[in-house]
Amino acid sequence: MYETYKHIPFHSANTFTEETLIQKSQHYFEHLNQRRSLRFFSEKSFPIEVLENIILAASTAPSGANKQPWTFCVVSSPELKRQIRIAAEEEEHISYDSRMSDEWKEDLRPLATDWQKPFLEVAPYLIIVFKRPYEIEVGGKKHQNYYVNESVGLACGFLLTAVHQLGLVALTHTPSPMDFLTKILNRPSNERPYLLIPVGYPAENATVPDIKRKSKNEVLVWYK
Ligand code: IYR
Repeated sequence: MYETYKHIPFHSANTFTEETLIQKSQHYFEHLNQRRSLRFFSEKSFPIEVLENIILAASTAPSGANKQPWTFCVVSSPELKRQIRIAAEEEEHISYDSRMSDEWKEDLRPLATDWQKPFLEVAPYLIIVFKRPYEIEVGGKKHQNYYVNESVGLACGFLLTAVHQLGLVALTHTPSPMDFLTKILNRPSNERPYLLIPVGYPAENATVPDIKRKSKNEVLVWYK
């Protein structure tokens, strides 16, 4: 038999006038527009409760059939961070030397990234996000999850806005290939590494590239 969820009243948070809505949306955009991907972190740490709340916030993201197909691993151990840095740099060194196309390297040139990833040891916490393409039922049968990439991408977006809201900084790092994370963190066979996100405070002398965001006309098409 198919059971359906009981429905409960939904309480909207929105009691704003139209004028306030316009003002608040403008302020929200301006706030999010301050977010930047940081590669220069301070060693300064912050309480683990903060990180737990950031991950709970990320885990409120919508997901296919509400399967919440994600696991967030948090690394603060200096020994594990070192192992992750060494393995990531090994892969990245090969990628920059021979796996990435000339066009790709040309596109990255203005960002001046290279295979060296010191931030993996400096940032107080590394969040390694795993996607779960399927669950393993008792007895070993595989049970599919749905829209896994979309769901986990949304959760990572929520995570990044939570980090920014707190005045902390993060980087969406994609060492490639990422299977070394499965091994180092001893993850089960139904998890695949999705994104590595160092989180912390910016270094005192941190800089960011002077990039521009696309304008409204470039990203928005109206059909009125
Ligand atoms: N994963 C590499 C390369 C890299 C790729 C893209 I696309 C970027 O926006 C930035 C870097 C690295 O982390 O250096």
